[in-house]
Amino acid sequence: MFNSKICDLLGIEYPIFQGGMAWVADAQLAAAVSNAGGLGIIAAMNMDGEMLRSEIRKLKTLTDKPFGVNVMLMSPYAEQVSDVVIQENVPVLTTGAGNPLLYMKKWLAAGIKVIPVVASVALAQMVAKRGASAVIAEGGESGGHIGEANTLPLVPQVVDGIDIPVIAAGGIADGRGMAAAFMLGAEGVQLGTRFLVAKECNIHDNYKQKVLKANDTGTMVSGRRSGHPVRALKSPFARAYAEMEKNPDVSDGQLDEYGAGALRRAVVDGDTEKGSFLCGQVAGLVKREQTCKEIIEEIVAEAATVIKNAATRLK
Ligand code: TUI
Repeated sequence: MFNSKICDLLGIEYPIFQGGMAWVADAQLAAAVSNAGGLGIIAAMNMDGEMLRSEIRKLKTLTDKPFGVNVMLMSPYAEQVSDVVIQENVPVLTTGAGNPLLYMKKWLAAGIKVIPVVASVALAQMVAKRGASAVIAEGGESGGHIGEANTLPLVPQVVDGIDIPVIAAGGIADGRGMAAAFMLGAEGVQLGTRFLVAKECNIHDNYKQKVLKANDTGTMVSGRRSGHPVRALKSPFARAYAEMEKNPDVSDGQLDEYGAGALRRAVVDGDTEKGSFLCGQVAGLVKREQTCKEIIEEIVAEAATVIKNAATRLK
């Protein structure tokens, strides 16, 4: 249906990745996305090597389609995870929140396709030179940890800066966003927030309801003081954290302590007071819980219509 180098490269039907969302993206979600023709991705972020191994094995019982694992480079388990993905024959890796060069040699030697998330042209060029198969250019509209640039300017600059395929991420939740990404020169898209409310997504129902209720101004960024800005839904926790950040009497240690475990409290406990509900700016576009298959088929059909109709802009 779409001409995309990323589909040819990975053997997937649609150029749609599911973001490797920490605490969220488990075997069940990733398998559902892969079975629907996209690229499902398990987030290794909160898992040690053995937890990840069992999650990968579980995924393999649920799908025989290509899938990926996201290695969050700031994770205390990144080193062990970097070996488990080789031992378990993971076909595709994405990386986030850092520079993956430390591990790239051994991953490439194992025949793994490496697709780092980048937030700048400089990192895109560095990983392209070292053998990345593609990059995911992620703008600051995304949920979770973000860089400085936003998607609309970032994607075409990354496209111009490298000669491997670029996947656009951040601010994309529907077929219009996917079509726009193609117009910027992307070969595919990665979506997180839309998959948060997938039926196969195992997060607490309080989290899903907060995403479904959020509007266009429903998110905020905190964490700039620590150098790790994070976008999340406005909530008592997010507002309190932002206030503490502004207060010079609050130490970095106190901030860390206050933030520790907040994502788990949102995802697992549904704690609306003390949880951190990571979410992109597109929350206002996400209106209902659907299966991954419904989500992907709806986005693909809408993108195709938008692209076909785009020619009517020309007189
Ligand atoms: O990694 C993400 N999103 C995430 S990770 C996460 S867990 C976390 N929680 C609290 C604080 C920090 C992490 C939640 N959401 N997306 C990919 C991403 N990578 N976004 C931005 C970047 C990035 C930023 C700077 C990648 C590389 C980079 O520069 C590295 C370098 O050394 O040049």
